Amino acid sequence: MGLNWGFTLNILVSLLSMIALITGITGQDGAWLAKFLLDRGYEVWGVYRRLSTPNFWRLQALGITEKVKLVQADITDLASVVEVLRRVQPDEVYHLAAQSHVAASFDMPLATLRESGMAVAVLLEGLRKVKRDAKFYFAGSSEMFGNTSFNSRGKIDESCLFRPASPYAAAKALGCYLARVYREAYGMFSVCGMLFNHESELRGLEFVTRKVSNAVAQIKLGLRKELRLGNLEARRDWGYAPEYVEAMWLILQQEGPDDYVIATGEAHSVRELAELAFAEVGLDWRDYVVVDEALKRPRDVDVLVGDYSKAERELGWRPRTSFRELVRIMVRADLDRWSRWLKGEPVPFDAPFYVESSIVSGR
Ligand code: NAP
Ligand code: F7E
Repeated sequence: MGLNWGFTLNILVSLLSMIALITGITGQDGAWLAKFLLDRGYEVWGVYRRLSTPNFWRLQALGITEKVKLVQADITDLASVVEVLRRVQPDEVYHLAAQSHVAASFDMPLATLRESGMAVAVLLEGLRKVKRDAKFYFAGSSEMFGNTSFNSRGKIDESCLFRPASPYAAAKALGCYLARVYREAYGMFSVCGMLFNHESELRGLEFVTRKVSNAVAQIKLGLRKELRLGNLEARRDWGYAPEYVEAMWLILQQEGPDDYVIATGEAHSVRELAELAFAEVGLDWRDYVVVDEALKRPRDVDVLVGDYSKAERELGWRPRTSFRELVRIMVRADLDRWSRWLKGEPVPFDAPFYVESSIVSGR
């Protein structure tokens, strides 16, 4: 019987390719990371949860829906997570799924602690039992540092203390500690990425950058009249998400497990964000932005700015997109989507189905 070379080649390729499992593949980072890993020849599996309305618009926007393998699980449900790990047998696990909205964590503290904190133990225990040699990345956050004391360069690095200022931050700190515990207790390759804010055209609409870029596009096209915001003075270190998922991968390619701060090293205020975004379409932000006290959090972190020296030294990673470029990318993407949508073209995006914050309560 002759050898089927095509078939043999397929088997060889699948034997050689690394298998990655991404929880939160339907979110901003999950989608960008899936694309990044597919481009490097990975076999990419993604965990999604059952929703009453499917949420695959980001994978569709990146044109990768047919290239990833999707498996259903809830990260708080050990049985479903173990089942997925048994089936996928991943080499690398990127645990990105979480209740990721800081303001919402004040409304739903217990659910946030369960999904953003305790669920890390679900993943780690599952891995310890099913695939202990897999590398594990946990999506920690700059929020864990809260109003911490800065280093001598006036920034936050890996040595700064955690001082969480929200249920979300407390949950992420728990997850980060758990990642370290499993590394030290069981010798697992388990790491905590301390990523500062990163945004993109795939960002969720409830986060301030996308809330602004979407509103600017709608106002420019005459689809709305104002934009309501909360704390304009908060300063954040905003980078471009596709570059941050690259850092996640680099962290798992190191010889040993370690934790890294990933940031741009620059902080800008929400006020500056609004000013730049409106200027991008030739408008003055002061004519449209209304400060709404209801959108202010019970407690907010004044300024978060990261020192990425260790990542630059050890991973060779550095940010490439400036704040101004980031704002431009996001505003142009929303302007383009709404313009196409008005012409009746099919566009994979979330905004037409969104309910404005003036209609729903919450921050
Ligand atoms: P995101 O867009 O909000 O995505 C969160 C993902 O988690 C979604 O895919 C969501 O699924 C999934 N998820 C939530 N609860 C789940 C559950 N119980 N079971 C299964 N899946 C669940 O967040 P992101 O911006 O991509 O961020 C990725 C991770 O990095 C998060 O852990 C976030 O907290 C952390 N982080 C983000 C930033 C940032 O600036 N973006 C900075 C630091 C850390 P649905 O689509 O079904 O809702
Ligand atoms: O708020 C202020 C708000 O919701 C940024 C998540 O990815 O990054 C993100 O959390 C700032 C805050 O992001 C509005 O008070 C003013 O000071 O865009 P945000 P976040 O809270 O920084 C961290 C690193 C994560 O880990 C999280 O997962 O903007 N702000 N007015 C507003 N924020 C929102 N959302 N809406 C407003 O109207």
